[in-house]
Amino acid sequence: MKLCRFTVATSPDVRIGLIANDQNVLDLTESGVQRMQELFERQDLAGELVRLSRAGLAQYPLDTVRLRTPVEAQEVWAAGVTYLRSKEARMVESEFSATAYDRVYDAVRPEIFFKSLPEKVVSPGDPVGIRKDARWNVPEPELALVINASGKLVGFTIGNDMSSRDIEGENMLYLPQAKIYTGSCAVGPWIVVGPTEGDARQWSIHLEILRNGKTVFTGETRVDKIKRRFSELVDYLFRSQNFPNGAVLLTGAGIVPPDSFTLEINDAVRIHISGVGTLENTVAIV
Ligand code: DO4
Ligand code: MG
Repeated sequence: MKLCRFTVATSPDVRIGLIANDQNVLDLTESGVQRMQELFERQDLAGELVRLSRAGLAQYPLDTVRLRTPVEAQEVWAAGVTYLRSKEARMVESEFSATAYDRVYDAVRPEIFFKSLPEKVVSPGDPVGIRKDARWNVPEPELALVINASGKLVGFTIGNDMSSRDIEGENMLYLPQAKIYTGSCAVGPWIVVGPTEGDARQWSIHLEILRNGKTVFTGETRVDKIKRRFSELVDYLFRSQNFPNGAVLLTGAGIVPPDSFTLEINDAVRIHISGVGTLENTVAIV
């Protein structure tokens, strides 16, 4: 089951949708659902979605609506150095901070950092940013966990943790500047409800970057290469912290383009996760 936020051509109002057969969007707003969070807090979310899917609601063909990010009011956080590839790449990029990355990969406590306010999250099809004061910019294609206010994992989506590797590599105290700026976080295209962690660990993640319509980078990894259990990451995120609107947690990047690669204006970044779908954005300078 896929839940989305969308607009139609005749109105700027964002509506909540349930995607049926990958073709039509059932308009849940019509049945009184104002926020996805109302659904995420329910005990029997899957049962409620089945009930709504049979309620005879108005529907729109998926290719006629504009999908907005499914991040509604949640803060977006991100886990780091959860894949061996991420640890190795960061140790190379930064002599200064190499030991920190090495240590955190094996430490009991994971690296978890704040990534974005909900209102700053970039929607599918809208531009992600590269900083004008950075030389070396990459997308980070990550599986994102959708967690309700009680800390329960309720769904999955796709996140792009855009990063400036030269700023991050210069000094790890610059991490917030390397990772949090206008357009640095895209999430979408929808939230998949139903699969378990075990199901998600079978999925693959694919990144393609296109320049002038031609592929300039592709890479692939698997979710089961994430070193830590999702429950462990969620447990640390929710320690000594409340999330009344729930949270979205990016689970780390396992695909890193070669060190010679940097994003350019107008590149297209296409992230595909086999159990979720595709998140695509173009690149703008901010
Ligand atoms: O500490 C640097 C950030 C790590 C990260 O974002 C990742 O591994 O995905
Ligand atoms: Mg990341």
